[in-house]
Amino acid sequence: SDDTPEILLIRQTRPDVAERLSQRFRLHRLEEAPDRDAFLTEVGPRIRGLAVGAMSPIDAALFGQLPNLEIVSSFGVGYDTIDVTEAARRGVCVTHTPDVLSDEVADLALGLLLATVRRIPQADRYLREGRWRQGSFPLTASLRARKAGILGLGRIGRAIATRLEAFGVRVAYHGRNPQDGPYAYHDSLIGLARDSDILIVAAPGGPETRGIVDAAVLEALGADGIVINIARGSVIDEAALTAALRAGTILGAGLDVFENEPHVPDDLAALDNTVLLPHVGSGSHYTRAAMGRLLTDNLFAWFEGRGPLTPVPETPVTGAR
Ligand code: 8YV
Repeated sequence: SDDTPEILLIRQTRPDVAERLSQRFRLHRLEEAPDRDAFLTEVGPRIRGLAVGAMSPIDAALFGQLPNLEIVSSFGVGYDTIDVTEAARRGVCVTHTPDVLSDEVADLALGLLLATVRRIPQADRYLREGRWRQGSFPLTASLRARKAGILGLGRIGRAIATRLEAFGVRVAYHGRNPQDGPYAYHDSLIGLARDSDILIVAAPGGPETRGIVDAAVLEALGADGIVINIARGSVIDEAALTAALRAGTILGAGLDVFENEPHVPDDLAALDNTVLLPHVGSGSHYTRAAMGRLLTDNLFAWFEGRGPLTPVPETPVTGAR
């Protein structure tokens, strides 16, 4: 019917998401428009909701082309590519997919930590290259007697902390505010790094955290130091990290995220003391399906007048107009 809300899909390619949304909404796909500006001029004013894939820039210019937009439902927990200040100014609600991916990303963080410390990918390569018959794989560093510092004790950071406890690793953390719970709080990142030999980055991206893991923090972590990043590449000064890995200022790094994805600097990939993953933290069938359901549930709830289910804190939540 004529009052069926029109939804624009931007880099949202999951068939189950489109299938569910198409039962209640009229869908458009930005990537299918031969001329993006012509399309937005014609259809933009009718669009009331966006369904976006994570890491898609949703900026002030795009908001300007969607004057009747009410809600942006984003796939993923991080929303640093969405201009939420502009969304709030325009009264547009932004939702994301927290919680449903925390355990998956925390599992991956522990896998990446073990892979980095015990050099699991390097050992696998050693075997496949037929080198075992020539001698045992060299002994590695250990997770035993290590102290972990978590940067950002949010939903994912806490899920990582409980896993580390089960592995017998002491946990401390740094973030904007101290929190209730058993872990020691450091009011500075450098203080946390000094007191740790594992630094796990689980803080949101965006301007507030850009490059805060810098040369001084890596130096404070020390020569046994291991850096794990499952959050956003922007939180670490990648050039400083590469230099520290090369110089032996720290021991190794396990990275699932990078400053300029999907581009990974050759000098980082050339290092033997890194384990590098193509941003797969939430990337299981199970968890991506749960994220897709939550993305669609937010749009259903909104257009049924029930308000958003999982809004970001920065934007208004008053419900469908
Ligand atoms: C993305 C992520 O959703 O949730 C996040 O913030 O970075 C991932 O889970 C993933 O890259 C899918 O696009």
